[in-house]
Amino acid sequence: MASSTMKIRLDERRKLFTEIPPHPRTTKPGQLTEEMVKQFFDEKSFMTEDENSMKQFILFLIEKFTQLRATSALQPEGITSKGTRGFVVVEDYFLQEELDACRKAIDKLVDDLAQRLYEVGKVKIVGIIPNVIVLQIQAIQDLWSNERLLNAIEQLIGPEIGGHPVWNLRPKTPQNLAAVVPWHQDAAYTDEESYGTLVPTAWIPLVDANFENGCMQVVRKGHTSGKIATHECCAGPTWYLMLDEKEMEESLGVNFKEDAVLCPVHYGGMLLINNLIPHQSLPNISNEIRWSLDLRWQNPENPWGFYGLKEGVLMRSLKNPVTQIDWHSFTSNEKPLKDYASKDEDEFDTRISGPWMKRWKMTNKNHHTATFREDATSWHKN
Ligand SMILES: O=C(O)CCC(=O)C(=O)O
Repeated sequence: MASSTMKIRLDERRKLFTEIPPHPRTTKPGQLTEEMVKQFFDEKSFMTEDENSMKQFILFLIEKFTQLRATSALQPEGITSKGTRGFVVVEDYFLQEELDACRKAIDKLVDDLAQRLYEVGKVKIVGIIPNVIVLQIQAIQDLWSNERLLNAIEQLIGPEIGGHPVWNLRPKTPQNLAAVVPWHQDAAYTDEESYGTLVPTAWIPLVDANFENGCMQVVRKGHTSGKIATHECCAGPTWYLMLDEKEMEESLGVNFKEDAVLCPVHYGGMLLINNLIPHQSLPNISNEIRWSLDLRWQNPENPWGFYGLKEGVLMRSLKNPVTQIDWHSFTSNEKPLKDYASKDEDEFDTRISGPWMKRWKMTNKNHHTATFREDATSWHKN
């Protein structure tokens, strides 16, 4: 790609990820406050001098008089001296019944799955519950396409909204290395066509998420350069990409110690991030499973960026109003990664491989990468 094209695209990308789009014309339930929208894009002017010095003072007190376990790289969002930038924690967002319905349905799903594993004599820890099963849950469909939530997403990407093909229900089991997600930018998992598309993620914990059970940590302003840093594949015993802290600092212009922010979120709240902001989730050192959903949306007129494997699902459109979401078509192609794995069709095989493994240097091989089929070429390499 010619460098001039790259330069223009990078400028455009910076704008896309840091400039607030036009406000929706009407006020709607569930919309974020102006401050929150500012935080999602850029922090400029969202904190007054007074607020800033008050936060500095609180931080000073905490550092001096408590045995706060967190290091500077683990400061909870909300007590940091520099505020947030490029992400926002929205507490008390969901109505109790909206998330309770998901929890109840997931309980049943886990019981059913355990029963089936028992019947076939297999017990394996599942890091991510297969989407094809999860999407049959009405409460999850309802949550993803929730009117109030879409009103908030509309403030970030405009009135054309599609559910993104990459999304997960994660049971993060305690003391399990395979459930620790290392630093990455979500855009590193998608193809280069997606780099010019803002894809907000709502990370929604189904329990209180905190330092102990492995909440998220985000590197503020990591999106402002518009760049995707060089990732490597794959972390420890996982199929996850990883981003080295030094590389993150050099490529994205962040100061890791100052900018990494811990983001505890209570049940009922959510963390909103974009697809360029580096983030990770911490190990779960508690005794409970930390359940969460990560749901994504984008403007459906843009490429979905999933290597041509799967498209998203239209949820809202000003141009062609959606009367009924076509979940059926969306779920009917729910095994998009199977061509990338040389393994038997075993529904309980939890090994995962995909095109992102070819995209970045493979510096660590494991049981997931062993299944990766180099010759799977149904996607375009950039
Ligand atoms: O939930 C987690 O542990 C990690 C989530 C994450 O990295 C993501 O949604 O991109």
